Amino acid sequence: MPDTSEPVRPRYYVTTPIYYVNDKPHIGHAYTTLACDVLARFKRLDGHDVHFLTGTDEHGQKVQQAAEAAGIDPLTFCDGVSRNFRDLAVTLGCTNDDFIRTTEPRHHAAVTALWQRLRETGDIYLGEYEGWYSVRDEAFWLESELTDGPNGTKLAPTGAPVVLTREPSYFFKLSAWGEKLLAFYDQHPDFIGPSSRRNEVISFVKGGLRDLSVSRTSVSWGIPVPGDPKHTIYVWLDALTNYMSAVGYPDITAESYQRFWPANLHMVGKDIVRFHAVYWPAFLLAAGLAPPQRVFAHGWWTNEGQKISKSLGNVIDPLELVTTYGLDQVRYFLMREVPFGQDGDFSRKALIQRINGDLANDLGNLAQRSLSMIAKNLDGVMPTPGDFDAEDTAILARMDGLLADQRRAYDTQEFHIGLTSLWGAIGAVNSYFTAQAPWALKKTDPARMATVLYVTAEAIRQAAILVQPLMPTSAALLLDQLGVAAEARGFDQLGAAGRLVPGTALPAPQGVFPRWVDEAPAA
Ligand code: ME8
Repeated sequence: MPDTSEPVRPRYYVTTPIYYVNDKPHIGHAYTTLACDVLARFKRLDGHDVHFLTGTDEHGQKVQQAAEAAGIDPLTFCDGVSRNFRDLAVTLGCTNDDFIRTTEPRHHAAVTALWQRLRETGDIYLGEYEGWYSVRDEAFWLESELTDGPNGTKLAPTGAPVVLTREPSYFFKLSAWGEKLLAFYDQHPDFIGPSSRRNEVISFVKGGLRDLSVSRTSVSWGIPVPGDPKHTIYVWLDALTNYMSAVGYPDITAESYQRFWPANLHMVGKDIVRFHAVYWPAFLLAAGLAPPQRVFAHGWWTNEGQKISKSLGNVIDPLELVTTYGLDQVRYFLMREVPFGQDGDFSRKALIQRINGDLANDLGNLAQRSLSMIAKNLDGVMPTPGDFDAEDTAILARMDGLLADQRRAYDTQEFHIGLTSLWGAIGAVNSYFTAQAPWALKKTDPARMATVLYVTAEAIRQAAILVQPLMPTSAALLLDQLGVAAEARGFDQLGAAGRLVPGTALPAPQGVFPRWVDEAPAA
């Protein structure tokens, strides 16, 4: 019997951090979520079975205090702010498959089960804690890590104030996991990216690990310790578990758990690497569960050279950016401007330069000029090319070879490298178009003009397919204008497999990437 079953698609599970609901979403949250969306879209187009998760972190002292300050009960408070994050994902055009909230019963069940498992293995024990706690970071810090603040206060390395806290506490035996973690990093060289963060984590672990306090008696807003409800489970142990609760844990036989755990990638900001690359794999190894395959920590944005903070009043609202500059433009800029993994500075001038240079000039103008020539001189019908010469073949070969570079860049989260390679190819197509001068061939050699326009359109087709993860709406508009059917836009259609079909009637061309002139886009 022939095998008629569908081929098994490789799976890809990608997660954002779950965001604290004590604040409004800002550009930093938008950045992480967008990076995951770009990856999720890329992998879907590349034939993967994708699961993309985002959500909100709703427990802990920070949220409890924010709700008290707002004068409402914590859950009602969380409902409101969580909705802002859910709406943000929609406004950013994100294709998350799920949105988890740590106040949901499915999550409660998962955290309780993981706790019980760690009690059974002996990795959690009851003791007493005295240490410096920062509510803002929801973390204990070592005395040696603190600096002096104003009026005799102490500050954490993040600048957050700390208070000396003493209370009975359950501990996770992190001290027993140092060597095993180092062996794990050694066996999984790709577990932490970029390499600068990997080195940082390894030297932190080599410096020696102390047992971690994983319960609080002074915090009530959270998940109670099973069998000892005076204690609330530490918000980070609670929060990290979201990645598993969303795919069905504690039911490890669940289809979604079997299919998606361990996650392929936890995308995080550099501020929370330690939690994801030290504590989380230690909890999972202790519980006999598989750690995620990779944690990638991107850098932080500053605003026109300044740290972004509410007190400085320079928080960048992603919704305002999208309304002013356009969604695809903002998505492109954020992924292109700064080498992913490094810190970057946001400036409107840089954003406008990208809009006018990379988008309006390099890609938009090329499409507009070549498609207008097909409309005006060839009755709006995709021409039949003649024999390809060396120049044509070189352009087609360059476009046909792009996917390998893109895959490498996306698998290492080096979006800027993927985009530099793609825009290098678009630059080569622009040079080809200028050198071939199809407008001059119109009189001297119309058949050759048709070939040049075909090759240019075919190059744009491939560029448009490849930019879909970043700029889905603009890419769709380009592909519509090229007469490419909706079902012929996957990466399996790149190269010779999906060449443009001569004789296809094209719709009237229209500009896709408007220029930005003097603080307003040109009509
Ligand atoms: O840490 N630049 O939530 P959070 C770039 N709930 N990214 C930024 C940024 C900036 N200026 N500011 C924030 C938490 N981010 C925990 C996570 S996960 C189990 C629990 C992004 O609301 C970046 O991804 O403070 C950072 O890691 C995250 O927002 C922190 O979000």
